[in-house]
Amino acid sequence: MSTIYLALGSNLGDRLANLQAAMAALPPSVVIRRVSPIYETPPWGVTDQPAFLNMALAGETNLPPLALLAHLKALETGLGRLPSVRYGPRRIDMDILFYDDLLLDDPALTLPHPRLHERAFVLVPLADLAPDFVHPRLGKTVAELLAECEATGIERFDHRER
Ligand code: PH2
Ligand code: MG
Ligand code: MG
Repeated sequence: MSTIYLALGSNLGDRLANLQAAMAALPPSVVIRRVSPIYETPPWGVTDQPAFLNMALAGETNLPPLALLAHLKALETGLGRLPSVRYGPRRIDMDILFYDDLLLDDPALTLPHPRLHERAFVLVPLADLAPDFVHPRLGKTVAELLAECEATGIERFDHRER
């Protein structure tokens, strides 16, 4: 089994239900071990779009990286994700952050996720799960990467707001 960290995000429709449906759809090929709190985060990249809900999870899988990617893409489509612009709005997004200590440079998949260290909406929930995990390319812990990142506007999402 390999240990994986995933980032989940949603900013269209019932965002909380979308995250919950995504988590429910991951097993059995991905076993969820731990989940972060959910945060409401300002949109990054394309700023003129609704706020996201973001979270991270730790899991285990026997799927190799590209098969895991295909699994996640199929689940996103099954959950109603439609094609959008880069960094644009989406019902659900599931990205692979880390796959063990693997470094992968495949045209379809770069591991670790190539932009995770720039994204507080990824690092804040990831630091809840794995602050001491060392980024195998950058040689810094998740907590160190978060400290170097601008994280204003990210707030714990109160489930009662639903
Ligand atoms: N995902 C993006 C682009 N921008 N911004 C936030 N806050 N959260 C996201 O998950 C997100 C984003 C493309 O995947
Ligand atoms: Mg993404
Ligand atoms: Mg994605």
